[in-house]
Amino acid sequence: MVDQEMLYAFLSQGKMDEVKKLTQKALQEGDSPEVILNQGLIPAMEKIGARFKNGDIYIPEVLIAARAMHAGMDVLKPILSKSNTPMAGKIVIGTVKGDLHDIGKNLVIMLLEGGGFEVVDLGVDVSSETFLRAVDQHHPHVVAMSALLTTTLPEMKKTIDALKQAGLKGRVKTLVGGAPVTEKFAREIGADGYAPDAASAVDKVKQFIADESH
Ligand code: B12
Repeated sequence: MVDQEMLYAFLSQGKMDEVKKLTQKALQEGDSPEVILNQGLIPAMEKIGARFKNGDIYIPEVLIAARAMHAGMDVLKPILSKSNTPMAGKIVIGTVKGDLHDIGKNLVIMLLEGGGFEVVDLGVDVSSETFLRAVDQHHPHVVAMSALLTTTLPEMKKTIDALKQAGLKGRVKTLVGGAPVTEKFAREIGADGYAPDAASAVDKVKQFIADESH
């Protein structure tokens, strides 16, 4: 059985090799990758996310924990993709056109991946056309957009409008975030959701997917 406490300790200290070894050990002892993910890595990363949200830890700690989590995920990924285990859901994400800030977006991605979601990262400076193409190609549950500049905020509306026009708005939920984004702004531009930080972004996506299956 995967040692949750030890895993959390290693993860929070960013000990990549130890996390990797612990993951391999759990596999050797007969734990399924799903169990290691759902009862080991994900809860440990959720704890990190919650501590970040509470202000107990800061961005660098989240980044080193996320990197250690990736080391564990790398061990599981080849087995998981073979066994076709359904991920919790798929998210297409990018920083909008004209905007190159990606630290916040990358944190959101790490916590989403930590939450068992499959994430397609379109990078920075992503146009509404590129978002649309990605929705067509990847059929995500959620399109998530990040913006850090007040001058690039209108790009979010542009993408949402483009999704509407293409008749895709009913098929995907839209989630927006970034320092200048507010709940009110999200409502005004017709986004389905807003989250102020990476941990709440995961909660929001979970909520979207739960609503969908009802
Ligand atoms: C780092 C930084 C840069 C770096 C970016 C490096 C990188 N790889 O990202 C560099 C140096 C390149 C940069 C450039 C510029 N920057 Co700058 N930058 C910052 C800075 C200092 C920190 C941003 C950051 O990473 N914060 C940390 C992350 C973790 O926080 P966050 O992004 O807000 O993300 C959190 C939440 O917002 C949320 N979130 C983020 N994305 C998403 C997405 C979704 C879907 C959800 C749900 C949630 C979510 O979750 C995250 C984690 O909790 C800010 C100042 C500040 N204090 O915010 C200025 C700031 C954003 N920059 C600013 C400016 C003006 C610029 C430049 C125009 C400067 C210039 N004259 O060249 C250029 C623009 C370049 C461009 N085209 O994008 C201004 C913006 C002003 C405004 N309101 O428009 C700021 C506010 C600084 C200031 N006070 O003037 N910048």
